[in-house]
Amino acid sequence: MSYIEETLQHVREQSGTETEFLQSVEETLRSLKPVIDEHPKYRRYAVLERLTEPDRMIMFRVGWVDEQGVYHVNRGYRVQFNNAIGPYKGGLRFHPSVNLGIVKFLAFEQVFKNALTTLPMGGAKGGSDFDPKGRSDEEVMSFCQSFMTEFARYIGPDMDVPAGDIGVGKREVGYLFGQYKKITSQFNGVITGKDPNWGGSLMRPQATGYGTVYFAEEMLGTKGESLGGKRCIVSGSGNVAQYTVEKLTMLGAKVLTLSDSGGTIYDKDGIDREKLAFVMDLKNNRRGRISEYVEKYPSAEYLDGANPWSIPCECAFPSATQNELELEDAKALVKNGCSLVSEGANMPCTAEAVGLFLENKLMYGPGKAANAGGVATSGLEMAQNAQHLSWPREEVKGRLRSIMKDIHTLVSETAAQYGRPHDYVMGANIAGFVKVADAMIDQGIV
Ligand code: NDP
Ligand code: 2IT
Repeated sequence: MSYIEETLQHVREQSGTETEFLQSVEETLRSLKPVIDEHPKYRRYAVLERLTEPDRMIMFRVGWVDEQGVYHVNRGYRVQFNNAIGPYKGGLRFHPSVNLGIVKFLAFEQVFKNALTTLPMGGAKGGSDFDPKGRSDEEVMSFCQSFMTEFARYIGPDMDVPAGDIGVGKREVGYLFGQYKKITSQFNGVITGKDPNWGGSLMRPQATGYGTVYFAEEMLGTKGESLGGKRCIVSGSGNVAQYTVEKLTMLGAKVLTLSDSGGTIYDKDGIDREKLAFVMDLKNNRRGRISEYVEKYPSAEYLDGANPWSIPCECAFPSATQNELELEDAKALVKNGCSLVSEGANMPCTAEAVGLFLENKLMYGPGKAANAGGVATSGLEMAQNAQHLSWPREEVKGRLRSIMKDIHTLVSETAAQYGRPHDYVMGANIAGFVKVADAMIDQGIV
């Protein structure tokens, strides 16, 4: 049996019920075949075994009381996966679906993604099965304070630096940081995604969405094309989706859809700046549902319970959650002439869907590369915090743009080097792997 298959069998035996983690490890390891075959040192130093076993997994109880006086217990998680190239770094997700397998998959992806950013960051992820939906600001604050009371001992600006993800935005980051400061008396760069008024980086809110669009521009550039005039479909309506729409619109593309877990809105006239401002207020301030869009703009349609993938387009930007785009959805995209998929979310496309995209030679940007602009800008926030400085918007924006270009160059050149120039899955995984694996070998078995 090959080294990769042996490792996969071991991971299946150890973690067989963690389906998303297994999915991510299988997709990643299988694409490493050429580099593993070429370099026996990775087997000699047991790199795959070490790379698939987190450094540590922390689970803790989070108790809090709601406004009716009802007591609640949730579970908190942090998987510190690998710190070979820098301090642990990765977001926190608050969503009822969160479990150990999901946090492990996200942390595993983060190791490779962070390695592609060119910045010194290891990989981690955390969160809770707490559901912020329908909770008041005060309830969310109580939960965040209780979460941080335990979590503070595991993090630090040179140890582990969390940030946002699904269900954790500016509000939650504020409450988490406030409690960290209360407990430790330290004002430092322990968490990113802070408000620029108190240590956050300009452009961090925009960074993931903008970065995903920049990655798409780079892919199109290889064919002499641009986003101008292209019909685009976007899923989700949170942080990543909103700034994906903003940048697409700025570049002259026409965005036809947004969605949430209830359904999809289809606006054949395009979601322009004014309509996007409505969505941002609806989602970020009023915490409403995307279905309310059609009450405001009746010429748009609401597709109850549906995802956007059946709407004809040239470019698709899955920006909601894992496995939101399955084989049947991929078939619909291909049939309708879609030629580009750039992933804002983490692992939004199933392995079968990705297989179909590659078979049909679509330009496909895997999340590890395409959505790395968010964590890269978190890395820039860490740098600013360490310097006790704030960089001007143009400086951060310029760095984000060039980081996305560099990631694209690295991924496409690595794919070409291994004989599959259009296979950015292989390019991203091998490029991220080599950087982390070689650092692990240099530092010995620890
Ligand atoms: P938000 O919480 O801001 O928004 C999440 C969006 O996705 C909401 O519209 C939500 O709808 C929808 N969604 C969540 N879960 C599901 C589900 N199970 N089924 C259907 N829709 C769902 O999160 P972000 O925009 O920050 O994150 C979106 C994706 O991008 C995630 O995969 C995240 O890991 C990834 N990502 C985020 C980065 C960041 O900087 N924020 C960086 C890189 C990747 P509803 O309101 O109905 O739940
Ligand atoms: O998936 C991700 O890259 C994020 N949620 C952002 C992580 C970060 O540390 O900014």
